[in-house]
Amino acid sequence: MVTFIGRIKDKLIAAREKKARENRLLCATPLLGDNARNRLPPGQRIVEKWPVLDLGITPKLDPGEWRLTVDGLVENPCAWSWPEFGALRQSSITADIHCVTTWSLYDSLWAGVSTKTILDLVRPKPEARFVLFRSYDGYTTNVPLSRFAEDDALIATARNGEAIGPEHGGPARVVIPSLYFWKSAKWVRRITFAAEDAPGYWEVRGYHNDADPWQEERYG
Ligand SMILES: Nc1nc2c(c(=O)[nH]1)N[C@H]1C(S)=C(S)[C@@H](COP(=O)(O)O)O[C@H]1N2
Ligand SMILES: [Mo]
Repeated sequence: MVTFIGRIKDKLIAAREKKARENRLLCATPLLGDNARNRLPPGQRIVEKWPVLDLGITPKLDPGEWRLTVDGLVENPCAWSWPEFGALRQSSITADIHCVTTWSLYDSLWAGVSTKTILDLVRPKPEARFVLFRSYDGYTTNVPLSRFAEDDALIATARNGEAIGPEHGGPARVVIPSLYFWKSAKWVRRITFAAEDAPGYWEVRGYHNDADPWQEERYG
């Protein structure tokens, strides 16, 4: 009887150890906790401070002259001044940043105007399938309309309760959390809806057109 129970226990322990071994093989980043592992895309590392990355030009934007224009294949093209933009319905979301240069920053609370709100106002035509962002520093980047329309995408004016500073693309920048951060245009000036895709600044210089961090769509 004792040896019978003993053998069952041995079997149970062996089965558990096998399961643990298999689980270990499934983990790309075994040193992180479960939560961190599921949040961190492959090849990324966590940073605590928010780095600044751009072309080296920080446009000086006078609030009186700032405009955000939405045009192209839309029923109702719009151009908002700063007070008009502030009067649009405001939303906030919490999201992680993943930069192609391998840093990830967790938990930014972004506030601004949801892309859903913009879509409701401008009403893209059925032929519209792509979105091109143009910025005040000359930068451009492109996304499919489906990415632009994601629930957590927004034109952000504040992060963690503070206005976004000029170095990070203030007064208003794009934030599309599901894509590498180069798709999130700082100092956004114009949003154009189109039937055809038009690769942007980094996309024509070897960056991947799609930029999904979970698929490691970094270059090429
Ligand atoms: N207008 C503009 N937007 C831009 C860039 C830029 O050079 N100009 N750089 C992109 C890149 S490569 C990254 S990684 C992020 C960096 O944003 P951050 O400086 O706020 O961290 O902005 C993106 N948006
Ligand atoms: Mo970047």
